[in-house]
Amino acid sequence: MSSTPATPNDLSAYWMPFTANRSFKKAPRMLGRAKDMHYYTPEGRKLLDGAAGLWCVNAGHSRDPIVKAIQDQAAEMDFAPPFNFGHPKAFQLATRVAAMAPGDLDHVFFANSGSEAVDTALKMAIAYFTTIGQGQRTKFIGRARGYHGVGFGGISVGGISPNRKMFGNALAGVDHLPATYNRAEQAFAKGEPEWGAHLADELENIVALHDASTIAAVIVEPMAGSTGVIAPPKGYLQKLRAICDKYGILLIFDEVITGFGRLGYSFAAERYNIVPDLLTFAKGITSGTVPMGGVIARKGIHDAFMKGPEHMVELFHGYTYSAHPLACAAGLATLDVYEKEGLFERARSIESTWADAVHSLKGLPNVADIRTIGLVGAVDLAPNAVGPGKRGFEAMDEAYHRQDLLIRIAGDTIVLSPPLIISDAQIGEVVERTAKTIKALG
Ligand code: PXG
Repeated sequence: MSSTPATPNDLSAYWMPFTANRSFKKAPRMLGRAKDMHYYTPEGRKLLDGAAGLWCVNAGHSRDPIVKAIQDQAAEMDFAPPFNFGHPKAFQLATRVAAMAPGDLDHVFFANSGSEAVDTALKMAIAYFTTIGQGQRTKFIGRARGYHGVGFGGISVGGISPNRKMFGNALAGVDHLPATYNRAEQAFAKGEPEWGAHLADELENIVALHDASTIAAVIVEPMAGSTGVIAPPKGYLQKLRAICDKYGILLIFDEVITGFGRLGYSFAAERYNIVPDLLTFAKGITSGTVPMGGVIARKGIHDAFMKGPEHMVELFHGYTYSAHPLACAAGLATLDVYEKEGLFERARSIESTWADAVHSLKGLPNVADIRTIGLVGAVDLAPNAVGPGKRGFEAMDEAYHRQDLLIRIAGDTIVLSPPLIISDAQIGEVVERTAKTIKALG
């Protein structure tokens, strides 16, 4: 530790997550405040938020009722131990989230992030099988190009090599389904592509290889978000559900991105009329205001644990900040905003306007593919001569510094996922500024 105190604008101490630290610190992209559809730089420049922060600010930024709920909760009760004690808002929020989930997804376990939610779901799956006398079911099946956060469980079932290769073998006993994206068959798709349902049959081959009796669960994002927006081919998820049912394998939907309106419904499970056995959520539950994640479990899974002496803990798992009062207050206020303003319905009703607007970028220089689904859009740019990732990085930088637009990038893919409060005019602005960004790159 240096004895020199850091000056207020010394950028060196903060080791930034998933960021090119050295280039950021040479030309920082700072955000100072936010309201509704916009961020403001510390100097006051106004940026349109094309990314809902990081897929989470679905209700728009710093919304008054949510801010007030958090302020009031901080004053009323800052913290309550979640083990052996409860507070009313935790039960209220669990009840509301369970009511939003389809079928008998009835019980909610709280964590603080998507990564924790995923690890919770994986542990629940294994513990469930132990509980019902099938303790040999320990393997997980993820999918190539899947993202399930950064815990050891999540990176193991995830399918992103840079997230995996530096961290050893992580969990043993994991296999992967193939990714469902195929540009030749699906280019410029709006919504769920026609081609690709057959890729779910690969699960049959994996089952044949390992034997169903060793497999605990299949985990997929209904729509793969982080790796560049891959909508499920028509019929694909239904096939996965059927194969899992056939072999008694649990199906986990990771809805950290797709939950809370992003695809026009409370959960993608509803859009596809599928009841997964476990469903993970985070991000939109509090519209990004206070960290929170969680798992919704089907009744049969939860109930399997509710046996043995009643004074005994049933599941040896949980976090100090599970169901944190500030997060619960924020969650309840956020769900109120979603409901009062009909934001999920809004996302559904503007899906085709959004799709047409984003697809209008076809034909711009280096645009190799465009995909849209719900209130999500992805524009693949061809890599430039420097190699993969450079053009995408330049797009994000250009958008921030010169086009007053915040976007996400996944390699050379521009990813758009605005807050659900976006107006029709702002859809036009997002697309126009994205077009200017793409043209500026040359
Ligand atoms: N599952 C899914 C499907 C996610 O998208 C996580 C788990 C992990 O959540 P936490 O809260 O632990 O980060 C995520 C997170 C991107 C991007 O660039 C997406 C996420 C995180 C960081 C970047 O698209 N999603």
